[in-house]
Amino acid sequence: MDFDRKQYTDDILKELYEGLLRPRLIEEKMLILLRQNRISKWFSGIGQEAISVGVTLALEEDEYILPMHRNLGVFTSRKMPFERLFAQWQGTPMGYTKGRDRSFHFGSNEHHIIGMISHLGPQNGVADGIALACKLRKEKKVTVVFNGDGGTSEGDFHEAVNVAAVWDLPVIFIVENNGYGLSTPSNEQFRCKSFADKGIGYGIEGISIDGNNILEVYRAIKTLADDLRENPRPVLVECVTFRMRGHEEASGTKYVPGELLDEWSKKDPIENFEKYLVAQHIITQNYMDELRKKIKKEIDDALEAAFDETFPEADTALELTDVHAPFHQDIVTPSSDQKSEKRFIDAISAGLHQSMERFDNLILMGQDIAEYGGVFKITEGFVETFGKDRVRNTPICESAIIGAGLGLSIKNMKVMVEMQFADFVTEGFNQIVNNLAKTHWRWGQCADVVVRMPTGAGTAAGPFHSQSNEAWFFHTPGLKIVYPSNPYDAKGLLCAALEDPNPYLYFEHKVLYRSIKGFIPDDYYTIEIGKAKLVKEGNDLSIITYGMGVHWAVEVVASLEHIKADILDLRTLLPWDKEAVSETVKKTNRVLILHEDTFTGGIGAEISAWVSENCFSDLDAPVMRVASLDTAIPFAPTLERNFLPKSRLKNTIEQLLAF
Ligand SMILES: Cc1ncc(C[n+]2csc(CCOP(=O)(O)OP(=O)(O)O)c2C)c(N)n1
Repeated sequence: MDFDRKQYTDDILKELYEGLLRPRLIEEKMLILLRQNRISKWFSGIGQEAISVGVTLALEEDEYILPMHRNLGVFTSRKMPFERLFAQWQGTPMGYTKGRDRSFHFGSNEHHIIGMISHLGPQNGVADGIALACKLRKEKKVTVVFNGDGGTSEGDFHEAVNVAAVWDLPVIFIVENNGYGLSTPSNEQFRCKSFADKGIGYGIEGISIDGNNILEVYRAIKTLADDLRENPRPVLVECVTFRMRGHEEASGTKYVPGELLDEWSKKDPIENFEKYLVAQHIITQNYMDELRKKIKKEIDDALEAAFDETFPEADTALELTDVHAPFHQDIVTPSSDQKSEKRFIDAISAGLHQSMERFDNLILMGQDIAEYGGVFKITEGFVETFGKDRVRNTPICESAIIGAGLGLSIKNMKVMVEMQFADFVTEGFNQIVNNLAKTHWRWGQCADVVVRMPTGAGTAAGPFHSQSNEAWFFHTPGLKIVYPSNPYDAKGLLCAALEDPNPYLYFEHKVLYRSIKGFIPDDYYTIEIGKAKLVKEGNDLSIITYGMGVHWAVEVVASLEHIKADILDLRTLLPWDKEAVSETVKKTNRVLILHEDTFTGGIGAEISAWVSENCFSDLDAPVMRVASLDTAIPFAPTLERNFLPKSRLKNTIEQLLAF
């Protein structure tokens, strides 16, 4: 292996050497502990240390790195205290996740490290968001995100590289090409000769370097980072290396040809660098022995401290509280009585506009939302007022963009992402349910993102432009969901959601956009999250509903002579207003839950179960539900009408009253 020290001082070379030794010695210890059954699982990065260490030491300390499962050297090079790292792996309190997540699955803003989630690729979008925040604030920082060669097959990788390319984001996408993805060899994973070649496909530079040569890695990243800080753009860096051990220790290396392991063991990054440093008289055998002794003692001391701890005492209240970032909502009332008539769509637009004025760190992202104003024209004229930096047209990359929302939150920005249609949220599903929803509970980072969801049927738009998919998210702890039914709520709930640092899904029914109007305050105001509203009052039954259901209920009840119903508009679906539900049940003793979403496993199922459990003695009849048919949404208007629940509402009301 050829080492070229260029201008680097002896001190830098020694720092790099010590940097390499730390993860190696920790790993050697871990392999012993694993055999002794004292730790549970281990993903080895032995033989790949030059990449983590070279990259980290080449960067400035406050530049963000998003490492993977073989990048222990990133954590040690950022001087993360060993005892906290070991406690993290053990699931004990001194770790970074209160025992809630394992291994390298955590972030630490103090160290500017954002750990992966198990899904590998999603962190690329998060890196884009961090880099975007740096660029918008003119901070001149690069962001580095790690990928295994296998993980690059994921759509998330392609989306994030593409977004970074289009937006000239200063992100270094590292691909550690180590020959295998679990047991799958490279030739069954991808066809490219070198990942550097992929750069041209995205219109960016790609380079390939020897990932086992610490000086080559260090120099390449240092040179690139210096350049990218001044001339922001993404670069793909392939680091050629080899995975010397199994995917994780238990799975072994049986499927790896012995010759390959022999060949690569001769290229060990540490042994080779040691030989070079000794030959250059920069270090001696004695220096090496002393350094190893010193690091081993640090490891042993830290292990003792970590093993002294026991698993955290379970505290249910704390587990539940930490699901959300702390936030106290101060309700804002309009500062004047001035009102004007607004359609539902104008109310959303006004709320968004005023929130942009109120929060200069709020960024809007979505397809066609800038000059075009969005397909529904909610952001029409915004780009002229707020500029292209804050009103961002995005490529068709839902996952990378929602991931970027988390990255922006990490840098204390606020984000609104517009789904062109709620249906397309499937492409960003993982980022919402696994990244946005879980990050605060896992390691205390908020995800200050509102995803706007133009939803609902009634426009003969067929199965993929009409879905009600709120129930997909209703089941996920960590999210909040609002679903207004009128212009007043639309504005107040959107402003409230944007104030709250927690992740929201904001559903807006497309049929309501231009079909309803109301006089609403011109000033900024918010509505209490989690508070339902009684829209109509009556003693015969309670109809609990939201969104379009509110309008159907009002219309159908008005058509039924002598029947008077409480119509409760939930407004917030997560957390939903149990107190208001319980109050109306007590009053009428008969409950019907109505929603546009399909029947099975809908939100009605949850409310019905809760009412049965908690209000049983107040009920004079079984809780009934009216919902859409359990099919996809048909295109033809006759079929769509039949699919939707409105036509079945009257009958069910009569059935319930007759019980
Ligand atoms: C979305 C997803 N699919 C599958 C897995 C299971 N898995 C974990 S690591 C891995 C292999 C990753 O290979 P590569 O990206 O090359 O990284 P390496 O382990 O070689 O460093 C697989 C298949 C996963 N974690 N996430």
